[in-house]
Amino acid sequence: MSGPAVSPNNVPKHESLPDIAVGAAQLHRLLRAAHTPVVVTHAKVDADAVGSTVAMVHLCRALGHRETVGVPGDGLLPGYLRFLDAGDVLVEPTSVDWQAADLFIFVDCADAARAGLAAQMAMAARTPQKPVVNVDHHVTNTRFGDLDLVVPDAAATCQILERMFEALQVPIGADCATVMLAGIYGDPLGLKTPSSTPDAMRASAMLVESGADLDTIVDHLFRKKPYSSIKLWGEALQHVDWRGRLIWAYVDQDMLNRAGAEMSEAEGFVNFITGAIGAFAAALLYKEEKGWRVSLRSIRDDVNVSDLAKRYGGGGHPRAAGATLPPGDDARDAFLDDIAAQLAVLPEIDEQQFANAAQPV
Ligand SMILES: [Mn+2]
Repeated sequence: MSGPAVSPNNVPKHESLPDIAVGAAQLHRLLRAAHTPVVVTHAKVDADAVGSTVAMVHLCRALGHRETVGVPGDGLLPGYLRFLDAGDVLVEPTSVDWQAADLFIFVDCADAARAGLAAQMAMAARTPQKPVVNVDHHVTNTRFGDLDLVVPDAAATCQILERMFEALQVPIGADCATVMLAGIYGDPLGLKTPSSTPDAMRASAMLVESGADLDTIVDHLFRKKPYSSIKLWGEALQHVDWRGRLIWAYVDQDMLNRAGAEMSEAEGFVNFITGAIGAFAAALLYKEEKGWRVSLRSIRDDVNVSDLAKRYGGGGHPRAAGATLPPGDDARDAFLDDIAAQLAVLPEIDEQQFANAAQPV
């Protein structure tokens, strides 16, 4: 086949947004040489995973590969993200002819080995003639591709995709703009986290100009929720408590039953309590059969919850991390006491003024 050398050691790295034009040209050469590209993302998709998958499929189709499909790692698409697959782009891993595919484009996957069934199938079918392209923004990306287009400074994989469309001069229709803006909006929680750089804002503005439907994105990602989720949050709110400077709550099966909810519906709850004035960090404990699954959050620069999670074999990002604990109330209390002790050494910050009602200026 034609195109660039595909040895991981020989391919130059393009790890900043300005370099993406070069990377996009290399991807274009691989696409011209391929007959059957397939786009893969991780399991348990979020808006950026779905957005970058659907956008990459649009790019492949615009460049002549009309049959290209996208595959979530576990074949699952949650209800709140269905608005991103209006064109039936996504298919299950088992419906793909992996041996017939000859170019595997991974998007938003930090690690191919842990990206689910679709990633396993793709990596098993990979040969020197059937290369892997890796488009991602995770700092922890393992550079598993033959062509790695990893930009850790990007707020979302969709932000890299937006640059690729520009570089390859492929027009961005309104539907595709919505899909990409959903990713850039989703990962930084509505352009609210520090990864919301001027470049992320500029890409967002370009997509709004291209006709992206911001209202629909905000509704589906941040406003609309099942009634059962509201009831579940009500259950969890009744048990919010302090352990030192840690604010924490839990969710168990009885609460799920009363609310008619599933465990995943509690996902955003920990973000809600993280902002409690006086809290140095927040924890939500999910009571599962094997034990406790813990989500940790912080909005303080000097609290790295990834380091706290590592004490329990977990990990994640400095502001959002997770771990698992053995079952039982003793294991839970030991964890809460330990985290509270870790936080107790940090300096107090006088935030009380922000909690006061209006007073004379
Ligand atoms: Mn992402």
